This record gives sequence, C-alpha cells and structure tokens, in this order.
Amino acid sequence: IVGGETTAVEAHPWYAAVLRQKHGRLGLHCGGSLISPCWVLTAAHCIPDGSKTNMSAFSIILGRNRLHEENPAVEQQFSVEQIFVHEGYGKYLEFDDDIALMKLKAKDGQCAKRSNFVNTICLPPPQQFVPAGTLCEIVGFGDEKEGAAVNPEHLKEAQVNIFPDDMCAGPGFYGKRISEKMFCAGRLDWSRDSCQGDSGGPLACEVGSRFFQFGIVSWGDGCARSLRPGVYTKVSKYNQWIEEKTGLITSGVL
Ligand code: 4AZ
Repeated sequence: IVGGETTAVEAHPWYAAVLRQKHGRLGLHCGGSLISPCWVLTAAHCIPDGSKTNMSAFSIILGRNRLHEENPAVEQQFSVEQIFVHEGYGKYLEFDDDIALMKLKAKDGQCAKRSNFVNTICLPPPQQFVPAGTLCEIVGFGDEKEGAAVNPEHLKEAQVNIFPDDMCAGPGFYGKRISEKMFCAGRLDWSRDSCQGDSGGPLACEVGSRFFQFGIVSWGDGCARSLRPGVYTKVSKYNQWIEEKTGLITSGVL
C-alpha cells in the first residue's frame, strides 16, 4: 500500500495473508479475503500455473498484524486443500477474470473461527456496484512505493475513490485494457494506491455500517503513478461463479 497508514487487522478481520513457499522460504505472496469460514477470495494471477499449482506451497494466515511476527494467541493459520482459478482468466484480455478461490483445510472439523481478529466480509449482491466517487478501503502488506525492496512490517490501509468507468477506460488512462469486469480506484493526487504484494486483497466499501467487498486488487501500471490508478476485479460480476464453486449464496441486499 502506497500512502495511507498503519492499521490493525481488527479493523479488517477478513484480511488474509497468502504466503507461499519459494526457494525453501515462506514469504508474503498476495492478499486475500475471508468470505466464509473455509473460503478465501484472491486474484487468479496469485496462483502460478493456474489449476496445476502446487497447493502445498501456500499457507493462509488470518488475524495477523505484523508480517514477520507470529502471534498464536490471535492468528489462525491454514493450508489449502482446493483452488479454483477462473476459467476465463487472461483468455481474451490480460488480467480479465482475475479471480480465484482457495479452500482452507479444516482442523478438527473447523476452518476459521470468528474472533475480534478474524471474521468474514460480505459479498455484494449480483451486479450491484457503488457510485463513482465512493471512498473505499484497501489493505495489505504490499510495497509502500513502486519497486520497494522490503515489505512494511505492519499491516497498512488506504482510502481510495472509485473512478468513473469512462474515465478509467478513457484516453490518457487505460483505454482498451479495461473490461466491463474491471474498475479503477485511486486518488486524484495519486498519493495512495495498492502495489506489489497487495494483489488478491480486498477493496471494501462501507454501505449501511457493513463492509462489502466490491473489488480484488488486480493490476496497474506501477504504483501511485499519475493517470495510472489501481485496477480491481469487479466482484459483483462473479456471484454466480462463486456460488458454482463454493455453494455460497450472495443474493442479499446492501
Ligand atoms: C502488482 O504488481 C501490482 N497499483 C498490484 C497492484 C497495482 C500494481 C501492481 C496497482 O502486484
């Protein structure tokens, strides 16, 4: 997260740190969000080799405030037993359908347990979206500036505005690289953005004192560059896909 501030996971208890073993070391790979006790939503581009990925390389940590400090009293760690990567990911357009699901492996019959540090986020009803200009939050342990060598030790959040679709897909912005299933968010002073390591994490907006996940951190040209806002997967285009894969239903109202 570029700009913004250090936060506590208690304020975003649905945030999931997606770690992956690489060259023998377990490190931050992506973000994700807890949408039900056993399911984490993330980005397709967070799953190397798609459905053929080595699931045992992943580790999901819920309730973590510091990247390199275990806190067994409050955090809950899981391995992954199933992964679904969207069938359309990158098929016709780079980063289109950038959405994936990871199923947590239950420990003595249970996955995530609700606490002050761990809770689920609501999915928006099908096709529902927030008006352009709405201020929403992004959260993660990703880079604090483009090309940073190290991740922040403390979880960060930033508030970003939803941009009008015609602006995001307009000349001078991303043009034809934006599909109907993506949206942009950022600040008009380009001071706050998601960045490498935040991918897969949630963009959440408060509607009637509940947080709904409207976006998944997907891509962008660099981080916090002018005229280059962060691009997010539009979650409310995928209710049916999520239901198909998980059996969860999200037909409520905001
Ligand atoms: C990345 O490399 C990445 N500014 C994530 C988000 C953005 C750009 C790049 C958006 O994972």
